[in-house]
Amino acid sequence: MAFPPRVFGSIFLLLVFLFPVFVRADVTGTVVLKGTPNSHDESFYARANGCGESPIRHTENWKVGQKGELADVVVWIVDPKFEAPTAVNRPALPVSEVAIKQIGCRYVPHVIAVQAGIPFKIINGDATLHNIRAKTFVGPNLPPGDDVFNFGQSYQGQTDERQFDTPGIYSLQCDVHSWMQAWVRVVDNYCFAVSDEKGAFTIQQPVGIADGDYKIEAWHPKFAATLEQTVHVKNGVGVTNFVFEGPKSF
Ligand SMILES: [Cu+2]
Repeated sequence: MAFPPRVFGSIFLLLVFLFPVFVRADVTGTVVLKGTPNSHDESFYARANGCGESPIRHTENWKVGQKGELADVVVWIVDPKFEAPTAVNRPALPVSEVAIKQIGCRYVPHVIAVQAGIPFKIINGDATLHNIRAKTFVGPNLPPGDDVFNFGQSYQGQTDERQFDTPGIYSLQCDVHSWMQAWVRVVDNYCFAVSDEKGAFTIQQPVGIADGDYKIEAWHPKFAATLEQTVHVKNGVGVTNFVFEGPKSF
């Protein structure tokens, strides 16, 4: 049985309506560590109420997989150019909210990236008092920079929002629990990602990025130098991999 063309047209329009065209265009890659870094993580004893049952704490400087997969690396595109939003490249993915949580008297995640001027959440997941002191990071083996903010969170579930207006590197620390430290890399755009435990990163682009070659940078808190290379982006897709080499760390 043959359908008249008009019916075909209606079915086509219905399908387009039901299954809108989502363009999922990401810049992806992996980060690995080669060689042996200068420092290593340590475990130590620090009993504190409200910090979980175990009094054994760990520094969290390195998350390295068996093949050198390096987590906690912030990767971002420098000066991205965007096509004018169209029906096709209109935001297809919600921009994920950035949050940092205090759990068991550690910051989770240990490293975040945020856009300058955009608020992110700071959550107390513990039934104990923390304060969050944010300082600028001037460089390794140098005294910390100025305080940007410092406030207390006294109860479990307390949630506050803060923002950094200037791109750069900031550390968060708690004066109640001296081992608590986290890193915030502030970028002047939203084309950034943080590598996971497999060393993988995905820069999600809610709006289409224009074709071209872009400078892309990678930063790990234990390396003074930022890695810089070029990624070729075509139809919103690009792949690039980074290698951090020890012992040029601290
Ligand atoms: Cu604390």
